[in-house]
Formats: sequence, structure tokens, C-alpha cells
Amino acid sequence: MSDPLHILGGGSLGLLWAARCAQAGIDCRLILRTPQALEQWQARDDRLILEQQGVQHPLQVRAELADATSPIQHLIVATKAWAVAGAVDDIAPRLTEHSQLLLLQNGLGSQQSVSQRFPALRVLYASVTDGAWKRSANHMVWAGVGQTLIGDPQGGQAPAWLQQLSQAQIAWQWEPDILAVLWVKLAINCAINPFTALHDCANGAVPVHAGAVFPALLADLHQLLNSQGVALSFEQLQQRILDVIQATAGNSSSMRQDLAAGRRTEIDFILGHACRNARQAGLDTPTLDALYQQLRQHLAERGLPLD
Ligand code: KPL
Repeated sequence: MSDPLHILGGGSLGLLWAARCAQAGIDCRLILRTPQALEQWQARDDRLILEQQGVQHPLQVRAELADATSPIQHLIVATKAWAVAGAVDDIAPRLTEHSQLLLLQNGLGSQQSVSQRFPALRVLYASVTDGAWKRSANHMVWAGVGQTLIGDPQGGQAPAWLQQLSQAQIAWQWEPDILAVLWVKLAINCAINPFTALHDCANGAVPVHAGAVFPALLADLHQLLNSQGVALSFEQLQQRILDVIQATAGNSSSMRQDLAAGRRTEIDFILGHACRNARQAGLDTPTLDALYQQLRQHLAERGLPLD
């Protein structure tokens, strides 16, 4: 029998991955943050509801806390980017020299900090484009089926345990250059998420709200991607962004959802990371910088953290 898959984080993405594993009969454990959350989970008989296209699928997933004692071989980290450092610190005593981690975060920066924290472990990064949100603590709505690209920033082949993801019907592919994929995703998030947050609009309304700023922003993002070794023409980048806007036109971006719920956003791992790297590369990115400042001000006015 293979080791259980541990999924760290009871947010929408953690629940989505846990639900699909449970549906496929894969032994998986959800790691929750607080004793209260665990108590409530167990009081509902470990029940998790996966809702897709209005149909509810009741499933059972066992949950535990980070300080349970069993060692962890395969850990999928599904927390928000800003929660990763604390969450992996809590789980560190349960990792062994053979443990492997798979990081599902948005943006960039949190992944590199985990790689630095565990230099001897294999740490894989993923880009996930599924859309999901939580109706309640144990009820998750899978709003948009996406694609998952997984890779190892240090190179190498896909480890065998990832085959369990195929068994769980998770549409994933091994990606030899995962950092380039994550940089392009970060650029897409920089082009969409701030406008949806500033104007409280769906993704489809971004070009109208952004107006003349949009092409200037894409030019800054294009420069930034080039400086990171991502070979994409301006036209290709523009098309990728417009395609995502079209495909997710009716969706609320993750940043807009966070803002509406009064939650901390991932601004620092998206725009913050972009602006810091632009400075380090000696680039001039005035439109990106101004958008970052405007968003910081918007969050500050609502009492939300800027990091
Ligand atoms: O990844 C996204 C997000 O909301 O963070 C996009 C691509 C904008 C889709 O909503």
C-alpha cells in the first residue's frame, strides 16, 4: 500500500484536491490549522462535499493537525502564498529525508522560500488554473476545470507518486520549465487581479476598466518576463492574457474574492514579487509600479495587510 497523500490547507484548493483523491479511493489526509477546525470537521463525520455544475458529491476525508505524529512522505501544500512559511514550519518535524513536497501557490516567492528552507528535499512547484470556492468549511464548489502543470525547478523527471494524481482525475502534466510557466501566470495575475480588486469587477470587465493603462502595463510585464529568461513576444503575451480574460470572463479573481471576504490577499507574491524583480533586473516599469501602489492604497484603506 502506498503512503497517504497529505494535503496541507483547508481552503478551496486543498478541499478540491482532497475531494478528487477521495473520489478515486486514494488515502489522503487533510491537515487543518486549528484544533477548533479539526473538531468541527470531525463533528461532521469527516464529510466533504464537492459541488460541480449544481450536483453535490458527498465524500469522506480524514483530517488531522500538523502536530500529529506520523511521518509524511508526500505533502501537497495548498495554503495561500502568505501562509506557506508558517504552515511548513509547523509540519517540518514530520518530514523525513525522503519526503517530497508539491507546492500549489499562486504568484512566486513562497515556493523559493520553501526550497531554501528544505535544501535536501525534493520540492516540486505547480501551476494550477482550476477555479474553486468554498460555500462552507466542508463544502467546495468546483467552478472551472483547469489544468495543472508540475515541475522541479532543479530539473529531473516526474516522481512516480504523482501518478496518483492521474488516478484522481487531476489533469496534470510534467513541465520541464516550471519557473517560466509560473512567471507567465504571475504576469497574467498582474494584468487581471488588481483591476478586478480596484473596480470590484469580474475578469471579463478588466480591459474596459484598465483602458489606456492596459497596453502600457503589458509592455512592462513583457520586459519583466524577458529579464527572467521567458521567451514570449509582446503579441504572444497579450494573446495569452486576453485568452484567460475571455475564458474566465464571468469569474471573480482570487484577489477580488479575498477582498470581498475581508481576507489577506496575495499582493506581495504577485505585484510585490514582480516589482522587486523588475528593480533587481534594473528595469523601468512605471505602469506596473503605479498599479502596485494604487492597489496597496486600496488595501490599506480597507485595513488589509500589504504583505
Ligand atoms: O488565477 C487567477 C486568479 O483569480 O487568481 C485568474 C487567472 C485571474 C483567474 O481568475
